[in-house]
Amino acid sequence: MPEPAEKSTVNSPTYDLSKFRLKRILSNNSVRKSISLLGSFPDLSETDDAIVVFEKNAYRESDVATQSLSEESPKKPSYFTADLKVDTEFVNNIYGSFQVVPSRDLCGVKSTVIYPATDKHIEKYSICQKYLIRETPDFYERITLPYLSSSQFSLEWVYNILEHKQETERIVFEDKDPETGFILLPDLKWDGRNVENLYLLGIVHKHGLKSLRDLNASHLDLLRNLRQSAKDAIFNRYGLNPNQLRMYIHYQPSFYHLHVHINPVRNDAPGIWCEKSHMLDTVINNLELLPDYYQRATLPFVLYEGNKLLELYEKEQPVRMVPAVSESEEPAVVDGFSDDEPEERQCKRIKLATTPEPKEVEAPAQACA
Ligand code: M7G
Repeated sequence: MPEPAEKSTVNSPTYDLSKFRLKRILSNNSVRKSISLLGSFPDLSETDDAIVVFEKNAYRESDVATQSLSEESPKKPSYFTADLKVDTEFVNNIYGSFQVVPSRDLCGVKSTVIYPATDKHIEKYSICQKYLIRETPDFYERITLPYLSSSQFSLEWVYNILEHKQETERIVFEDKDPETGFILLPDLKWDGRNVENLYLLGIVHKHGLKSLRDLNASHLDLLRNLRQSAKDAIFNRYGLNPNQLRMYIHYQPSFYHLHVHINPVRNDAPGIWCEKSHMLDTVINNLELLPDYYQRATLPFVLYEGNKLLELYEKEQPVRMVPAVSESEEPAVVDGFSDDEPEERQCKRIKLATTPEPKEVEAPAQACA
């Protein structure tokens, strides 16, 4: 039976964030309003790397509430109080442009720190080229699985959650059944403030399920239980309509202990791209139709530059360098310029290839994460 969460204390970090020293910017995403930084805490170690990610918080509707004229002071923090500092940039006719600084409560920036960070973390948070791999069951057995067994992120944080050593006070719901149970709690990426961009994780209690590839029909009870119980718990806690939730599993995940990502469909959460996300409903349905679907399917996934697994796949088939197509073998449709004459097509290709890279501020950079 599901049980309520226990209380625990929050650990304080070993580092002082204000003493962070920047080495370089790993990525700067102007759309997500987030920046990932590589640096160190020289007062602790000159050699250990640290990653700091800053992300501006989304607006809460309550933050823009205005008080009625009869009220003396607002009960909750709001932009529209006497604390608001307003610098006028320009006023032109009916149009005004300002820089405003709201009260301290509303200026928070969500910060994530990874310390000490490994090369794999640095790779994950850096801007890089990405490639799609079509992983057959044979490739999985011969290439991906042996690689995963020798190199993957530590699952210490997952076990700390499952064993109630960390983040216990953040647990939203727990079903302790060792076969079909799970813990539901806020993802590291969620600031926990704004239900609009709610982001929870459902982490299964059962060990040994690394990813989609390990799922078969014997896990249907677990997946169905997670789907229903998480929806109920989210409705009870946050009042969100279960039919407005997106529940999905990443392939490849970063952490190889089965977990489900949950966020509202109206919010474009990071990592919802089709090349990485498999809807829980589809996963359940595939297993209902074919008990060993995930042992038989070819699963596409993304690999990024710098990842050693990319090198291993490159040995099997060209990934980065696509073999040149000779004139006579040239396909009828190339780069969407099928109606063009060959010279015109070549011209357009050259033009595209020589188009200068947009400036950083204009180009929403994507971190590998
Ligand atoms: P994933 O699909 O394995 O990889 O998801 P992704 O990072 O490429 O999406 C793992 C999820 O766990 C991510 O959404 C992370 O933000 C989240 N996460 C990672 N860590 C280290 C923690 C943590 O310590 N606590 C919590 N609550 N979530 C974490």
